[in-house]
Amino acid sequence: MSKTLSAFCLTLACSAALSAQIPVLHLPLLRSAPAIDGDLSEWKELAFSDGGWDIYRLRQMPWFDPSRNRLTDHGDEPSPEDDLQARYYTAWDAKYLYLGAEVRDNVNDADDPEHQDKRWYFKDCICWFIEAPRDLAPEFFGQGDNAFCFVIDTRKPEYGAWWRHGAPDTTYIEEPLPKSAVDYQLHMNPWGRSPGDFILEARVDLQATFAKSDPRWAPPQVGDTWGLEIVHTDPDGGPYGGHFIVYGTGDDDSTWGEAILTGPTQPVERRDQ
Ligand SMILES: [Ca+2]
Ligand SMILES: [Ca+2]
Ligand SMILES: [Ca+2]
Ligand SMILES: [Ca+2]
Repeated sequence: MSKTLSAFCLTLACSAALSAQIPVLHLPLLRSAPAIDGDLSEWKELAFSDGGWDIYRLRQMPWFDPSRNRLTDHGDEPSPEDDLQARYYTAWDAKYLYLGAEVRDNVNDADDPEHQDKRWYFKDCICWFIEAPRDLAPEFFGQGDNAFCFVIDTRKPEYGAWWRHGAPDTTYIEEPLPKSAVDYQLHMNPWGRSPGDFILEARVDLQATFAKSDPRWAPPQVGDTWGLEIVHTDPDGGPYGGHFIVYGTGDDDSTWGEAILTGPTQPVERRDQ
């Protein structure tokens, strides 16, 4: 939240201002389960996506904070839009959450000089922060909060699919996503443009994850509301650096977008004239 808005929030109009900056997102149900093979073509037009993100679009958003949403400069960088741009895809069915991304990145960096398994944010990584069910209490990886994080490392190490989550009495539980609960594929350099480019396709088992973070969990239904934020880290050789945070301001789940589960959607229609 900006300093101006924080000060404003001492007034009665606070809640209206706060809700005005929370985006409302609609996550479609998929009728057919995608194959998790690094090719999004069978479902990308049926998923939630709001187009391309780069630093220029991000800095027009109410949740933008230049100290956190930023790119790094190591002295020989391309233009900011060629440093990082991405399209994110999110959808669901009764059993799984489906996650996808198409990313243009100048450098693939999955090495962390001070590696710890939980330090996905020191590597190229995309993480979906999801609270389910959503509530109005501001929590920091408490009950119902989950982060599903995919390190862009084709070696697919144990920590490559990471799960940060809460539970009724515990916050910030850090562990690999159980192998039985996740499937993901990376397709590097899919357009022959840059070895840093990639497509990520993933699915996460809902029952195996959300039910552990919140005993109130129930199988998803059209009309349910979750919280959603996407965090995309891009150090490009530095220890910690580039960082897109989309639909929220960080770990506080009350800032995350309001994601409403909807029925299936139709692809964009193009007409002859
Ligand atoms: Ca696929
Ligand atoms: Ca980059
Ligand atoms: Ca909450
Ligand atoms: Ca990178």
